[in-house]
Amino acid sequence: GPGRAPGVRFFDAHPTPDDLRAEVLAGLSSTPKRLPPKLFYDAHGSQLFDAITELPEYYLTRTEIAILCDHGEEMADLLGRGRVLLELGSGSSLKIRTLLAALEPEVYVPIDISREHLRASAEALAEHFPTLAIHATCADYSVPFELPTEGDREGLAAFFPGSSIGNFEPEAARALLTRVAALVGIGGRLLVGVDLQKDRTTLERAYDDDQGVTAAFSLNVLTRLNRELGADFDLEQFVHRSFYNEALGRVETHLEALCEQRVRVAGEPFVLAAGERIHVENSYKYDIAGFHQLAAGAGFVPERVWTDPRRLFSVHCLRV
Ligand code: AVI
Repeated sequence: GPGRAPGVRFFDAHPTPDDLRAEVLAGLSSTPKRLPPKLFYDAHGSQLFDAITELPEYYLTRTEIAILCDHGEEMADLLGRGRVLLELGSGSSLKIRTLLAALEPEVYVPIDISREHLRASAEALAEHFPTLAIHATCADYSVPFELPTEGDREGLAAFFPGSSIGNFEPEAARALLTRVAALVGIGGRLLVGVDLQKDRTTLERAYDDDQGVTAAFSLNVLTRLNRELGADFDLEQFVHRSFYNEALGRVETHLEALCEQRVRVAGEPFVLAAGERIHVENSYKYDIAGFHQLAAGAGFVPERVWTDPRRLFSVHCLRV
C-alpha cells in the first residue's frame, strides 16, 4: 500500500519538552549533586560524542560495528527479513546501514527525540537506499509513545545499538525493555548492543581519553547551563573525573570543583565545596548472564549473543 512507498515520511509524536529548569534545580539541590545525562546532547555535545566514537580509547563503536558486519546475515535470519524495523535513538542512522542490505526491511522506523537531526538523517539515508520506506518518528522512547506505522503490530524487529541501555539505571533499563517488548509484540525481536565488564584500565581510558574529548563532552554540560539557564559556572574551576565503580558495574562520570565556589543557576544560589562533585553520568557494563537476567525481567527470551574475539562488546538477539 501507500504506507510502504519508498522515501521518507515524517511522523511527530510530539515529545513533551523537558522542564530543564526544574530538573536541573532538583539535581543541584540533592546530595550528592547530580545532573541528567541527556544534558550532554545539544548540538555541540552531539558533535563531541561523534568525535568520541572515533577515539582510539573508545573501543565501543568500532567493536559493535565489526560485530554487526561479521554476523549480519545470521542476525537477519533471526530478526526476519522484510519486516518493520524500529530503531531506538537512531541519531545519524549510521549503524543500521551495516544491516539494511541483510534485513531488507519493509519499513524502517528511526525513532529519535532530536527532530531536525532525525529529519536530516532520514533524508541522507534515503539517498543511499532509494527503495527503502522510511517512517521517521520524532518521539521520546524513554516514555510510552504510539507507533505511526499502520498494519501488522506483531513480530516487529527493533534495534537498540551503542550500549545506550547502559546509561539507564538497571530498574529504568528493565522498564524501558518492557516497553520495547510491548512495541515489537509477540514473536518480535530486539537486537541490542551492550558493553561488557572488563579490566579497569580499558574502561577508564575509554571514558578519559588523552586528547580530552570526553572531558570537553562532560564540561559542555556546564556551558549549556550557562547559556540556557543563565548560570555562571567558571569552566576553569571544574575537572572531568571518570572511574570504574566495580561493585556497581558502572563507569561513573563526575565534574569536580577545584575550589570552593558559589554559582547561580536560573537565579538560584548554590555552593560547592572544594573537591565536591556533580554526578553527570553512569555507563553500566554487563556480563552476558547479568544482561540475560535483566532482559528476562522485561519479558524477553535471550535467543543469541555475539561478541568480538576480545570479548569487549556484546550484541544480543532477544525474543518476546
Ligand atoms: C551514549 N552512551 C552509550 C555513551 C557511553 O559510553 O555511556 C556516552 C558517553 N559518555 C562518555 N563517553 C561516551
